[in-house]
Amino acid sequence: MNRQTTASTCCYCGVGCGVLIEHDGERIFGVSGDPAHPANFGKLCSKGSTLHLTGDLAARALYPELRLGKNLARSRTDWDTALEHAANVFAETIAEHGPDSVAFYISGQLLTEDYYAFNKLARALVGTNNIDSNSRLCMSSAVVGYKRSLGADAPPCSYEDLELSDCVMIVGSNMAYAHPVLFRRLEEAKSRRPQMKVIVIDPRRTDTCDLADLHLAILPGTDVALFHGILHLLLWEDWIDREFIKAHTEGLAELKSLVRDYTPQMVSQLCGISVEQLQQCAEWVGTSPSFLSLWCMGLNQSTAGSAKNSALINLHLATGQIGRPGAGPFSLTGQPNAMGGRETGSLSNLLPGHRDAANPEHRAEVAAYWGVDRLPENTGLSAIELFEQVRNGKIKALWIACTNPAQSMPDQHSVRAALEACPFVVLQEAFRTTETAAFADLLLPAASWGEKEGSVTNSERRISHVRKAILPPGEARPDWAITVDFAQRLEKRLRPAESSLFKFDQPWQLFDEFIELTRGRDLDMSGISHALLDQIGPQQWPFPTGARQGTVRLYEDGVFPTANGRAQFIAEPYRAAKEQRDARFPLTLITGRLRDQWHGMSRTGTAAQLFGHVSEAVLSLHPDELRRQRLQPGDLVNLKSRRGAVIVAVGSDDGVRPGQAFLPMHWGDRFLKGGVNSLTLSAFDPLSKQPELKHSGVRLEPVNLPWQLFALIEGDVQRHFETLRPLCEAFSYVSLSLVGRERSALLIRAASSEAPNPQLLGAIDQCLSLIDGPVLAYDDPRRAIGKRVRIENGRITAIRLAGETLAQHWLQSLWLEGRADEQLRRWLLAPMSAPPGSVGGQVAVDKTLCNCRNVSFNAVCAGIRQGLDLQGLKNNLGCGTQCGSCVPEIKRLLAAELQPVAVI
Ligand SMILES: Nc1nc2c(c(=O)[nH]1)N[C@H]1C(S)=C(S)[C@@H](COP(=O)(O)OP(=O)(O)OC[C@H]3O[C@@H](n4cnc5c(=O)[nH]c(N)nc54)[C@H](O)[C@@H]3O)O[C@H]1N2
Ligand SMILES: Nc1nc2c(c(=O)[nH]1)N[C@H]1C(S)=C(S)[C@@H](COP(=O)(O)OP(=O)(O)OC[C@H]3O[C@@H](n4cnc5c(=O)[nH]c(N)nc54)[C@H](O)[C@@H]3O)O[C@H]1N2
Ligand code: SF4
Ligand SMILES: [Mo]
Repeated sequence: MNRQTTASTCCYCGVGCGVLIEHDGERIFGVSGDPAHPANFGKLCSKGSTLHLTGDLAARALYPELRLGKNLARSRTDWDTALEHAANVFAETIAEHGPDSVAFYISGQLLTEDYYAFNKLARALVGTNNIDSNSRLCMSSAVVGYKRSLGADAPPCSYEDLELSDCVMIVGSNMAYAHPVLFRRLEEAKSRRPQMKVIVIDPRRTDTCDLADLHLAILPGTDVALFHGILHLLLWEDWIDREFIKAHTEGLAELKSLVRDYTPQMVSQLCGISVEQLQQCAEWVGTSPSFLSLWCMGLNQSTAGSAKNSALINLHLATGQIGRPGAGPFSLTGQPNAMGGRETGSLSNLLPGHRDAANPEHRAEVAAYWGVDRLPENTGLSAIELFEQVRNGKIKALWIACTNPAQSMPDQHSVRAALEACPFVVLQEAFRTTETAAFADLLLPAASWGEKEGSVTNSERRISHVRKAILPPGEARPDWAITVDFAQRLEKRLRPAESSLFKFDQPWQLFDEFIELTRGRDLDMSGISHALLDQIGPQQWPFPTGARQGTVRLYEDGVFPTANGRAQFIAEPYRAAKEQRDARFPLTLITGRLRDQWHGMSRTGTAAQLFGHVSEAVLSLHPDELRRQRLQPGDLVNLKSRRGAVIVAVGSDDGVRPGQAFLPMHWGDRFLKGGVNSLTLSAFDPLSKQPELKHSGVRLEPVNLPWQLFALIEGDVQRHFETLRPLCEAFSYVSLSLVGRERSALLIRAASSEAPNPQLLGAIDQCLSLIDGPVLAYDDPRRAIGKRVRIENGRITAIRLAGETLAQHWLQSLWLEGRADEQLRRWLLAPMSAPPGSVGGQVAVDKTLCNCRNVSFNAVCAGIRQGLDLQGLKNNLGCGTQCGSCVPEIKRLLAAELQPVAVI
């Protein structure tokens, strides 16, 4: 075996860590952090370090699949047939209904080269601006904030600023989960310089708060009021930089008269914090030698997202805290290449090289470079609008790549109706298991992490060369190659007489063509090439021709890329979130991320290990809220919003304030029937058009679902998932997950108001291999109760409890321990349903706290009870010694000296 190592990047978050992929050209065996990569210097988080365990081949799309009618199933086809068919449909649709009758919905997880190909295809060849990306759900408020306040969509800071800052404000970001390696860097900096102040602004007390000197648990959506309140105090106390304001900004007068009204009393009331907290925050912002802010979806995903971004940047302009080491407004990008998407102009309103589609000069420049007469003038559709137009029939052919809108877009009812109604849906996907795949007329298998080459830009403007380690499986192809192949076929139909716009055989050719469009612009990367990155490593733009190194910090000279070189104060009043708590919907639902899962879980959801930390969908509520609602952890509720309802189990979390509820964004319809986004709303910010995924009005209704099902089957989890999930559709509550580590199993919990028909249960048993063979069964048809367990070689391999599931956690532990003893046999053959030795109560299942070293929650709690401190726990148990992702939680347990209440 020819073992090799290829340096590439992690395909998850915008930190953009370098990884070393260990492989033999065909299979990937391991990953480690690349010590030479300046984003992570060798570190990886729990997601990055388990990359090689994810992406089960059984879940991958391996060959093109086509269906020729909505009621038909897709069948395997070849690339030629697939792309000829697509080119015909697109050409006919464009001929009949015009270029704006087709649309492209793409992704911040594509590489820059993929983006560029798509953008040229849509604007130059098809002649439509209907090309938008999931960055609309993610970064578009930050784009607006930077552009209107500073003149260009350019995060001015570098990661090293986290280490250099005296005051770091983390707002609307759970960095400990979502940007862990960067958080590690901040933790280390703070431990070296404890006088560094860390402020966290988040309605919830997250693991990120572990590092905070001050946590402001503001009420959801009130950030603008808070920032104006801080500015009010900065002005009052004269904690501002008059020279900077005079020399480099404009618009303070108007803002001053606006924030005059944001008195500490009013702001403390609006935000639900104390005046003292507000004052402390303003003092640190105003008097620290350097002030850095870091933010993410808590600001962007809001109907006031643009206002939140600009109101935060106002604070930096007022204090002159920008363009200096340790200072500046630093937007953390979510996806690995959201930045590349912004650079290549892959939102409907943008064009390559930080240009605007609405600007005639910009259009003319790009058209001339591409050698086409003109670029389209019609305003392109943003994600929410785009799916609306699909639903009402205006868009007749939709091309989706590298995103899963049937999981991640808000108001799923409308999105799924749109996908259903669309005459032709193409999906370019690496995994065939996603919610959106069910709607695809044409599924095109895409190469994924480790299998494709190109470039990405991380949060600090740093471009890395993404290298390929192995060949894609089956017939999967890299995204740029699929797009270019399709474009070449389409141009034969749309402009047969002209020379090709798509003469690309290699990703570097796309890169080289693209970077010319950045020449002379704020993001000038004309001096970079794939080859140069290989020589000198990842580089930060701007990097113009002739440069020898990238640019660490922007605006050091105080000159901004606005018409007059001055940064703009933006005066916009606070506006509340769209859905306020009211009598009908008394709770605000916040959605966000878990530590070990990625979005719709097409990749992370294939590795049982990544379910160890949080195993299933649980709605977190404050203990008082649970009491008020007369609920116990583990109870099922019907969670309702104005758009939909989902039945889900509740859990207790005193990090969530009463009046609020938290549900992770990851659970789509595959894992939790209905999926989280059937609840969320599509209302969006007027400028950025980014939807308010963070705040929806909800209520809890009791459910009466006495008939319950619990099933577990080990082995080929993907196959079991595929056969069993559709059968579960009959139940009101369905939650799936994976369990285990070395051996993994699919786990199903379901419930309904009455017992299903025996055929359905029979079909489920069939899939669980519980019909014949070494199966122990006890059935009580009168009580509609039944239990079945398959025992092979002395080990449990499948379980099904129906009717009552009191023994589910006990059985799950037996499976995990590989035990199938006499006690189990006796219990199985007796009419009782509760586990032996219990008085009807449930045996709790432990969770994994440290994924790298497989250390459980209970083990850590036991260690704490023995008096171990963090170092002691690390030495004795090994937890937190590798990637460090669990350290904030361990510290929190230590701080709380939490009683070891096991988590169900
Ligand atoms: N583990 C993991 N990491 C990821 C991802 C993932 O799926 N999993 N996805 C990546 C992507 S694409 C993104 S965009 C980032 C997202 O990264 P983050 O934005 O950090 O993650 P979220 O959990 O979505 O939201 C952050 C916090 O915003 C808070 N919040 C909600 N409403 C408000 C509000 O009104 N004001 C304030 N100040 N805060 C509020 C929430 O309580 C939450 O803790 O993560 C990236 N990293
Ligand atoms: N309620 C709620 N909803 C949210 C959010 C929230 O906070 N709350 N956050 C929003 C945000 S910030 C984001 S970024 C979105 C993310 O939402 P999505 O974009 O839907 O997230 P993913 O599941 O990462 O989708 C990427 C898809 O690309 C596939 N894929 C992976 N690699 C490749 C490849 O190389 N090529 C191709 N063609 N496909 C590939 C994966 O299998 C996956 O299905 O979700 C948004 N939705
Ligand atoms: S922080 Fe984690 S998920 Fe993000 S790029 Fe680094 S290893 Fe990947
Ligand atoms: Mo995102």
